[in-house]
Amino acid sequence: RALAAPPGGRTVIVQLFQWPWKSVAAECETFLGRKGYGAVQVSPPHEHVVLPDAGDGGHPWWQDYQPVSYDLDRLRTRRGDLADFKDMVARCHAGGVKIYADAVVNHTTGVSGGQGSAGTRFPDKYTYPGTFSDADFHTCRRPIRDYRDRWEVQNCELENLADLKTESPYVRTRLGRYLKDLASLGVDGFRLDASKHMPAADIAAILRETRAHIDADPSYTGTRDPYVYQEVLYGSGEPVRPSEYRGNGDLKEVQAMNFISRKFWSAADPADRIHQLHAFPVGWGDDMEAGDRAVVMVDNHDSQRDALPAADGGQDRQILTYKKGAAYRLANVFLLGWDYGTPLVMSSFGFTRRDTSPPRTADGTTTPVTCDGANWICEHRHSETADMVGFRNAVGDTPVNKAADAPEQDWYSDRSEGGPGNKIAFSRGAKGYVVINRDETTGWNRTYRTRLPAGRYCNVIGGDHDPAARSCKATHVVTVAADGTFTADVPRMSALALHVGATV
Ligand code: LM2
Ligand code: CA
Repeated sequence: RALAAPPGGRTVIVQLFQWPWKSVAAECETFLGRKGYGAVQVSPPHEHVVLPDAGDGGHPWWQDYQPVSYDLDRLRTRRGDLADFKDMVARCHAGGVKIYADAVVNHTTGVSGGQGSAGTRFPDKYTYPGTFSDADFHTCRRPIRDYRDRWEVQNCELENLADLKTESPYVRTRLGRYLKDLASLGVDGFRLDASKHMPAADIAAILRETRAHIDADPSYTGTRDPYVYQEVLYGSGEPVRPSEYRGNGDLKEVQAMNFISRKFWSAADPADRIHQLHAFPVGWGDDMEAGDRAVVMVDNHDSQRDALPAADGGQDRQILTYKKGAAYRLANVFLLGWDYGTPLVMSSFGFTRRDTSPPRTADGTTTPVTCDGANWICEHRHSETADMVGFRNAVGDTPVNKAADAPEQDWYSDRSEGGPGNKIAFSRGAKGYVVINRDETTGWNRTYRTRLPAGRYCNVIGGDHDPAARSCKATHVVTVAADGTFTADVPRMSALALHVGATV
């Protein structure tokens, strides 16, 4: 592993998609630090193209995935400038929250010239004065058509975006300098966008250049070990495999994302019910990443758009999003309560079509976030997510017993009662206990058997648990007896979670 490092004791990342830097800073101070979030994945900090007329009403979110320059001294984006960015990093760090940057280094723009968000003018998509010129781009100057052709996937153009010649020494060192400059600002890690479209060896070389720039700078005070997670979308039968990239760092595990959504999607289909998740991910998928290198999510900014109907620019994909209400919230309880991977929680702006821009002013500047549940959804504040962050931090790496004959204290489902399999309960050893009732009609009223020490616990989901005051809503206090049992009625489409860090 070149530069990858695990994210530390606070294990949850939240993607504050398209949030202005000032809003991220405020969220770190008022919410994320207190709830125990480990890191924020921020939208790309580079000069991006500005497309007032593209998409659905102009300034689509995706203009930000088209870099024009990597010069951080003059950083200006629709989310703020260099001063805002520095201030954000400092304020998040003060609250114990790291910053991971979405780093777009496979390509530049897909437009025939224009102006970037920091004012850089470029005459065509292969010429960026001061940064890249024609010779720095691959010569297969057409979109990728055949994903079964490795060469094409890595040398032609993703969505028509000018493809950087990542095997060239100059391109590698320029991109390495960009990553080093981000780390100099205090950035703790990188989501490497479009990793599949760069050979693993090219990414390794860029990360080596990053390290060389770091080592050559005596005044450098940033991390020497930025956390790296790569976006290598698994495609069945495709030659470029996520496993090739393991040496560079961690991987977003998109097969896990698909499975979780599918199992939580409906209560009706016997082929897909949540009791099937017992051994997850053992025996699932095609060469899935091990938990210690997988970044897992319920949805992300791409898949949540793919879930839209075709008429709105989507693909009708079976991916749960905030639009699915309780089923989505329960899937997040599973994501955070289960013992697999590093969770990446999605936090969205409201959208109805694929191209909908984030809330903005007329000139395309993103407006400050208010968590109103409409313009900005703030899923990361839902109790099913926010309070499960503390659960995950408290249980650490204590596993779930995945044996087929696991005793009721470790794993239980309504299948044992002749039910359809929409209700599950599981232990994280003696550290935590989770009940998920995804049944749409009936509550789950029973005596649960856990491995928890006796005591008074807060059901942190909806319990308004305050660790400092050791307080909890009276209705959410649960008493675990000396034999590890407690009795509770978990209503339909809801969850319960107890952990040793939330006793009252
Ligand atoms: C990613 N991960 O690997 C991002 O998560 C994904 O959101 C990015 O695509 C993609 N890689 C490239 O960074 C988005 C968006 C595309 C959009 C691109 C570039 O999903 O639709 O492409 O950003 O802005 C757009 C147009 C497309 C056009 C292209 C170039 O939608 O029709 O291609 O710009 O002009 C003709
Ligand atoms: Ca490429």
